[in-house]
Amino acid sequence: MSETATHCPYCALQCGTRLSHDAGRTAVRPDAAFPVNQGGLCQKGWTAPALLDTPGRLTRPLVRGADGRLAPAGWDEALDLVAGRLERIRAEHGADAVGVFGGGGLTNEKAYQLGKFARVALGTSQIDYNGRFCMSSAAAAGSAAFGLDRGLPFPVTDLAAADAVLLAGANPAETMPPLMRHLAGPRLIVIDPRRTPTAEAAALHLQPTPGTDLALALGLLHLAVTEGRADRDYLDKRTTGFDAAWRRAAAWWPERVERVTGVPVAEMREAVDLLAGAARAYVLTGRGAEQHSKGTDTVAAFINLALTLGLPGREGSGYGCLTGQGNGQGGREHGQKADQLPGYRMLADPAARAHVASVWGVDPDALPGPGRSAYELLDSLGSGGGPRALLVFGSNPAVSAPRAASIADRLASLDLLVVADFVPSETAELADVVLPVTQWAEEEGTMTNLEGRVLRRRRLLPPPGEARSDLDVLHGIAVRLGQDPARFPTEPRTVFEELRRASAGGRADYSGISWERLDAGEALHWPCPEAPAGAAPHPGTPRLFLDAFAHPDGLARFAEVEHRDAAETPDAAYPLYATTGRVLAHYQSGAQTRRVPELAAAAPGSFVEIHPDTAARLGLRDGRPARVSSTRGSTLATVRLVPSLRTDTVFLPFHFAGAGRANLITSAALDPRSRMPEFKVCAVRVEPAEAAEAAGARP
Ligand SMILES: Nc1nc2c(c(=O)[nH]1)N[C@H]1C(S)=C(S)[C@@H](COP(=O)(O)OP(=O)(O)OC[C@H]3O[C@@H](n4cnc5c(=O)[nH]c(N)nc54)[C@H](O)[C@@H]3O)O[C@H]1N2
Ligand SMILES: Nc1nc2c(c(=O)[nH]1)N[C@H]1C(S)=C(S)[C@@H](COP(=O)(O)OP(=O)(O)OC[C@H]3O[C@@H](n4cnc5c(=O)[nH]c(N)nc54)[C@H](O)[C@@H]3O)O[C@H]1N2
Ligand code: SF4
Ligand SMILES: [Mo]
Repeated sequence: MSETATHCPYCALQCGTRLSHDAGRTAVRPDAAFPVNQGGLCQKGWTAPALLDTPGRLTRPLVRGADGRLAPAGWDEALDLVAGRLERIRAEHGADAVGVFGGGGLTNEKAYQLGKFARVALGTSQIDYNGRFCMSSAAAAGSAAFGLDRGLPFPVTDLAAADAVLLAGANPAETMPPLMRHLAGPRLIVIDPRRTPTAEAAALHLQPTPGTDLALALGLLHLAVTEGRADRDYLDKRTTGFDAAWRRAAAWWPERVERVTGVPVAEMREAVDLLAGAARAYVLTGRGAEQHSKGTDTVAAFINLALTLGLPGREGSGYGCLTGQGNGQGGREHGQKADQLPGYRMLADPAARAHVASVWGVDPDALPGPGRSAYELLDSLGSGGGPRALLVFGSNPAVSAPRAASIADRLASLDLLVVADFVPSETAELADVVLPVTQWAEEEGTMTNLEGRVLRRRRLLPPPGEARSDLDVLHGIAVRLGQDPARFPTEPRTVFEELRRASAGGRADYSGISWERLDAGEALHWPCPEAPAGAAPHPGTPRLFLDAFAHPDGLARFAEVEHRDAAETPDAAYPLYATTGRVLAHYQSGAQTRRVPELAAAAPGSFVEIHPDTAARLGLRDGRPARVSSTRGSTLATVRLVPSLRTDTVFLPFHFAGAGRANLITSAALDPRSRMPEFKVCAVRVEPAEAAEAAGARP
């Protein structure tokens, strides 16, 4: 039997696991020594090996033939075809006619190489990734407030010693179950329109109307100040901009906030008492507060609250955002985002361009500028007037993008769609060329978890069939486009060495992190700069901001924010709020977890949670099919009666494909700063659906 220490392939908690292979069977068990999960795993983690040899696993390249079907092809044939068509499209329409779409599940090395591939081998500005749908609002607000964006600027294990934790729009009991171990001690305050398993575990549950968190955060700040809870000494010494922020919050007296949010004044008071009365406290945000057309301002309002109470940058207290995807943290640092270069540098900054260009061996002036954000890129494809070819690595936007029907049309209108994946996702099914790649247990690399700790992914198994790593695929295309083979290495470790140099001196500095140190079990959180010759290695930075924030003056900045409505609110035709999110058994677009029998059995199809009174009024019955419609279209889901839900709100998970896609109804209104789509609120109508119609809703 062989065994290796690695990490779960799914979420940003990156639970430590031991993976073994014996007599043809691969099994996983939790690594009790890893502090983040402390011996815990969720259902998805336990069943992850099932996807390694799933019946639908892609093991050969597929090319769409003259008959319109995808058929197996050799690697040379597939890569020659891709490179040839890319050359032609570039020659006819320019470099920006080719786009790249990445993912927060890619290892650091893949994310780094993808950004370099786009800027150097393709010369295109048109690259972005699914983290735009995930982390972007918290990243924008965190960077503005603290001068640096690291999801949690402290180790998750610190949470256990807190007296109170406020969770705004996060449901870790289903999205990161082992995290709940660290939340067992503190008193929890949960803000969520639904009474989730996390809310059940809380001392206090505030249940606002979807899309009103900004008003609620302003109201909590108002109460903190008027009740004399502001930490004046901290405000003076460590922050700037309080007065302007307070002028806005002063107008959000509690009764006004109650009218807008539906949260009773008494509950707001209790929340402030709990949080301000705690010697050690944290404010954490999740996608519920962030995925809005005002997500950045909403996170900023929660940061304002945390600053007023003197939490960030104090040992045992703080603000953090719960990063979502496996490498959601590292994925936003190495340059697959439209406006960024490795080391969390900005593409528009001449010094950053010069540094990275020197590592890449290219002329800084040859690097393209910032491109379109994820939704804008997808919406511009083909018939949208933007790129005519797209390469997708690590995302399934046909299911997960807002206004998914229209995005699927855009994907179908491309001259060339290339998808690298290990399963035939709904996006791969639309592709002209599908390239089969390795997954977690078959590859080496590094990932950065939600606390900024760099981890090693280790290989136990050989790739199945002809599957190759993403790094191999990028190498194969780059060389065919005339690049020097040495510029696109295929060994993850070689890429990591280059990434270290490219990140040196940047905000996310990895230059002092080596595979040896990681393999020796050191807990290394970035920034971790390379130590001068002869000096002891840098220990990494588990806790940021204890002495100063990352702005030049060392002060945190309050944001002057004002509440505004969601882009769409209910009216006579669409009288209910709809919100979307996750269930325990499935991961994201479900491309992976819908193929795992135990997970598919636990959550077989789409459903819509609705209050029994609302359902009765609409003639909807538990377990029966319903059609949920917005101005963008309809989705089919099974009715689930939930007495604890608000009567004006319904909830749908977004993990299902076809006619059951929640994203057939979601709004593509974007946050003006982060360009995050408003996944968490739109206006809908719900009605009983014909049984025949519902048959098409099954994944
Ligand atoms: N099981 C599972 N776990 C996952 C994932 C998965 O797909 N499945 N994905 C991973 C990823 S990428 C991410 S980003 C994280 C996400 O982790 P979470 O942020 O915990 O997940 P969500 O379910 O998207 O949203 C959290 C909660 O926000 C609530 N909500 C909806 N609208 C609002 C609102 O207007 N205000 C407030 N305050 N709350 C609202 C929803 O009811 C939901 O319970 O999970 C990670 N872990
Ligand atoms: N309505 C609604 N929509 C949402 C959300 C919501 O809350 N509500 N949440 C949004 C959020 S937070 C996120 S993060 C997105 C996620 O949505 P997607 O970007 O669609 O994420 P996944 O379903 O994880 O898709 C990843 C795909 O890449 C493949 N893959 C995994 N690892 C690798 C790899 O290393 N290499 C390659 N080549 N392929 C790989 C998987 O098999 C899968 O097909 O969805 C967003 N969409
Ligand atoms: S919590 Fe996340 S990392 Fe841990 S086992 Fe579940 S999916 Fe995997
Ligand atoms: Mo996410």
